Amino acid sequence: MLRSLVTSSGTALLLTLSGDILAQEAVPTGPPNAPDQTPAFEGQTRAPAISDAPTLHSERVAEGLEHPWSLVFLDSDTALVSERPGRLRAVDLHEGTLSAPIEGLPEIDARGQGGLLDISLDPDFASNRHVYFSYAEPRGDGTNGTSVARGTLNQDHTRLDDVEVIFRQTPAWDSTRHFGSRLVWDDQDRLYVTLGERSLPEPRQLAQDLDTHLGKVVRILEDGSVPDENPFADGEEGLPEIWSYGHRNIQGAALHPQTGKLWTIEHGPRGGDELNIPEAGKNYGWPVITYGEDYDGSPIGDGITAHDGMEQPVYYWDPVIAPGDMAFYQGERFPGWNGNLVIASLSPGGLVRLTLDGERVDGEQRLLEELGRVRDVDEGPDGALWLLTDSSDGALIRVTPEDS
Ligand SMILES: [Ca+2]
Repeated sequence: MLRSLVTSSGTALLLTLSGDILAQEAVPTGPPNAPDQTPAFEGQTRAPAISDAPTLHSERVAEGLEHPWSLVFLDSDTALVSERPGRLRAVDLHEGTLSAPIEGLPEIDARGQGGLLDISLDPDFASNRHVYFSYAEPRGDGTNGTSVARGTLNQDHTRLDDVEVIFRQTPAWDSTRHFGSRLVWDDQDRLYVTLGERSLPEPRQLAQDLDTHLGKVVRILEDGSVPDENPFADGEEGLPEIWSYGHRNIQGAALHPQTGKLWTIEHGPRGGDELNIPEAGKNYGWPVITYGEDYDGSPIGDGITAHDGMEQPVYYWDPVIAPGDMAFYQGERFPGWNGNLVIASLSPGGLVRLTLDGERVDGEQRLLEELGRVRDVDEGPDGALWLLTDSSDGALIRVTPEDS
């Protein structure tokens, strides 16, 4: 005989009459969009709810940011923040003041989901002052594409000099959607760039086409050249920059702090957001296989979720969380969080926290949903979590445990 118990955190537990916990239920998220689909393995979705319930304190450090997209810490005093309309600013982390827009950015196509997107510091930033950024680059005739450029930040961070484009996604397309694009360095100074498939029915199919950069993760060196070890480096089977393919729109990525593997989080269709660990040369399925359905309620392709030669996500969400970015928490400030994956959610908003058992998800929690759309999350030098909210009056928010 069973009875259920709802704890103060809203977590539902199934208990026997003697009080033994039999099973822990998933985070309550509402019914799935595609109820007839089944996961490929146990625990691939709706992991048990994490039962501890931290009380978090959030402080609005800076405001007045227009659709901020990315945050990087120069040191414990200053961060750079990108704003999607095409501005890069330095933020004083103590005073919350914003600098004037940093000069030297190229022309940016800031329509729809496009604009100035991710920022990343060179692994040798301390000596070379190189800053990398991804953006929607106008390519003529109303087309655009995701590009990555590099510039040198001057000492008072007012200007980027010697800006040059090191990578251009091809082909360009007349679309204002699905640009990707996170920038992540691996532990040998190779740069992963995540690239969207431009959303429209025709380019969507090109996520499976190895002669394009649409719906791909690519891996390049600091000058845009191709590492010899890339899976298609010789160019015979596909473009040499390609690392993995069959992706929809990856806006979140991080390097696992112990294994050094790239992890990505991908906007899927309605009911199909995915967490993946993309491996060299592998096919992640879009748009041939996916969980969920199209936003008009129709199936994607044949409506199948598995196929030979195509990889399953480590975890998926139905309904979706609309992931902005993610970070592996490595600090001690949040007790019990070291090694957890913390995800920015655009919808329903706030943070999604995952606990991991190796490369499987074994717990999920939703936090700070009241903050609304969160685009970016990073661990700061202080061990706090720093978030950017996505709105016309976006904020930089510092999150700490209430009692720390
Ligand atoms: Ca997939």
